[in-house]
Amino acid sequence: MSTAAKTTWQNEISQKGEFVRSDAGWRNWIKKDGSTPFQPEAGRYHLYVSYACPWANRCLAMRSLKGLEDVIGVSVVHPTMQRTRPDLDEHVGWAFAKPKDPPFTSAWGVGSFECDAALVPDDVNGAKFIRDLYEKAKDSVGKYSVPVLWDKKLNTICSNESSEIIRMFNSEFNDVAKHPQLDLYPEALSKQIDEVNEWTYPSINNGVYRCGFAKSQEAHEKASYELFEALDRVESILSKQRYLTGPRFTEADLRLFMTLVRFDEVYVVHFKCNQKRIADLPNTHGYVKEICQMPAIQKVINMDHIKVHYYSSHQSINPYALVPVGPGVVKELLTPHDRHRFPKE
Ligand SMILES: N[C@@H](CCC(=O)N[C@@H](CS)C(=O)NCC(=O)O)C(=O)O
Repeated sequence: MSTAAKTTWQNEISQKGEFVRSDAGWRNWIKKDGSTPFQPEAGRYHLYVSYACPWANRCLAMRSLKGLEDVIGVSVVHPTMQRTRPDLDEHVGWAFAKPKDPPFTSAWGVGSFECDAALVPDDVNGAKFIRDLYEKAKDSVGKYSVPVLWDKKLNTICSNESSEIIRMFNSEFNDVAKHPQLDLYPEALSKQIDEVNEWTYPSINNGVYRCGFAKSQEAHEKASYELFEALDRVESILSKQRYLTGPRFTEADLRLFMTLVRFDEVYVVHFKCNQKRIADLPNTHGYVKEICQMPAIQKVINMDHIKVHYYSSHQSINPYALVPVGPGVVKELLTPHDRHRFPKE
């Protein structure tokens, strides 16, 4: 096995010190029309996630919204990344809890929602690390990222690209979903949703990482200005309508929400995104509260995992893994909001 440096967030850096996220390597499509080898069968796929990761979290949320819990199994890693092959190389990545690990509770006191939270070991492949899955699938790209959607029938990775996994969950499993009528990517809005995603992804979803993982002042500032300009744009849109594309909650909102809900608790400090807080943007703040209070979403948000992951896994940014005490946004996010002032479809 090669001992060459593996791709991780630490080395996805351009010459100018910018964080450049590499493309996901596994991009198969599950299709109910039979046009691919991946059929949407109940019990065939298993989703590997971290509650902390916004990309994995959007998949968990879509699974929950569509009522696919009995159809697609889930395993949950420990929030703190660990050395995966201490005898072989320096790689640090996602690990499953070991039997002797203390139970992961709200020991950090940041509180959580009524979340399904747990550390769920891998009873499908018996993996100890997410890396094990990629090696089993003979991956040659080597960024051992979550989410991973595993196909138990073909015994390999189906997809590790969250934006595509949520599309598949939204439309391809309707024969076995509890909520087949729910459509977060309706045909009539698809162009608008794509247009929103086109700027929210680079400037906000990935923008916070571009701020936090930058290795030059110039790269950090560029990302930070772009991020806050985009957040002002969000605030302006949400001052006129309920959701990003109008009166209907869509995929574009789900994707943006996953970054916004982490923002004040983590990104402001850890990723130095401190020009404003979400709490300073009244419409955006109300919007985050509203989405947080949707039961199917609330149960997949675990602020303990979120907070502990970021502060304990990025050694070069926070070498002593100190977890700041404040601000503790969970209680606040469950207080009333005023989004009812805009119509909802
Ligand atoms: N394009 C992927 C990105 C996933 C991704 O980068 N996940 C991060 C966690 S937030 C990861 O697993 N990183 C592992 C590493 O950097 O080693 C998606 O959206 O699914």
